Amino acid sequence: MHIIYSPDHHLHRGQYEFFRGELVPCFEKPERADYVFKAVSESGIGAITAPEHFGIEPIERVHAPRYLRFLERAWDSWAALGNTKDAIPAVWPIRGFRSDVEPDSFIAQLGMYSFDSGTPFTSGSWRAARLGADIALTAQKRIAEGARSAFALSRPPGHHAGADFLGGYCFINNAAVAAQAFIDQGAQRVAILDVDYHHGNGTQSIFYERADVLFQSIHGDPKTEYPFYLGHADETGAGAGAGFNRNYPLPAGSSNERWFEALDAASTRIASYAPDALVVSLGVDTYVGDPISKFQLDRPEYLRLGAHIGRFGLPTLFVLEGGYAVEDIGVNVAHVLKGFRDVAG
Ligand code: OKP
Ligand code: ZN
Repeated sequence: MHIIYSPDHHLHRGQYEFFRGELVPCFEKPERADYVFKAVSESGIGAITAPEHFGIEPIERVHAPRYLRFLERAWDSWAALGNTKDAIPAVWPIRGFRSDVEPDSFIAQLGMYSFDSGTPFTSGSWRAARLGADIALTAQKRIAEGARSAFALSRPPGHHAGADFLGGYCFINNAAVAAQAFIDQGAQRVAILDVDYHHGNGTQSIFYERADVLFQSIHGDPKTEYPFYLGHADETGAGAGAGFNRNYPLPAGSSNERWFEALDAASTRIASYAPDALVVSLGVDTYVGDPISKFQLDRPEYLRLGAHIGRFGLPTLFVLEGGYAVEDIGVNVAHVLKGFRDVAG
């Protein structure tokens, strides 16, 4: 398996996020990817190489150019106001406000392009997010060249980022960028399987009206779990995309068995869709020890998950998303990849 990685994910290091009324150290921290790097290095699952650079065009295939320009300039705009700490939005144009007039105020722009206050933007966030997309695109290229599988080992994660918004620790939707690259290179159908604890609202919204990308997500029920406002079972796609979106919301506290039942249902749909490639949004915050999530998956379940994905028999691109039990993330991710490799070779 090709593993793509750069230590420059350290460029994105948020200091604090709001949690239950106070500022706490960010859960999404550089040590996460460091532990994954360590575990996959030690596991011998595959060679680890640096990303190539692809420019902005493949990212503009899924993100609005004006949103990307905003991100590119965001730190400088924020710093020009005399700020040195992380930029965190505090005002949003919800129902009844206008979002067709771009404000001049950076604070107002930040609110327009975000949906939560938990995603600090730092001096290195843009460069790290760009690098994450390059990592996903490099992994995608390896598969396009004939590799059976690849792992994009990057942070920050991406699946909450939509065409023109950030949130949920995400800025650029790496899985969506990679899926779109497969399509742009001639794939007829790409399936995305999102196994992160949180609904992949950004990925869903990007492909909601399209039949060439099937999106499926298994996640904590949005009635009680973040991101709250999307991810229900009745969201099945719209227009040409009707029938090509499936959500499997499960109650907080769900067991291994319940989770794997949802995976079986998603697997049946993947088989009937017969995609040319599979992109896995690989979050391991389903782990019983995760500090911000509430499923009960145990260590051995990650081997089982990897083997299950391996049995699809598809070219498979794994993209790292969440997982916050820092010291356990590496082992759990390595278990998924090892379980996959033991089946798929
Ligand atoms: C990102 B990914 C704490 C509340 C939750 C957002 C969680 C984002 C998860 N302030 N904050 O899907 O793992
Ligand atoms: Zn998550």
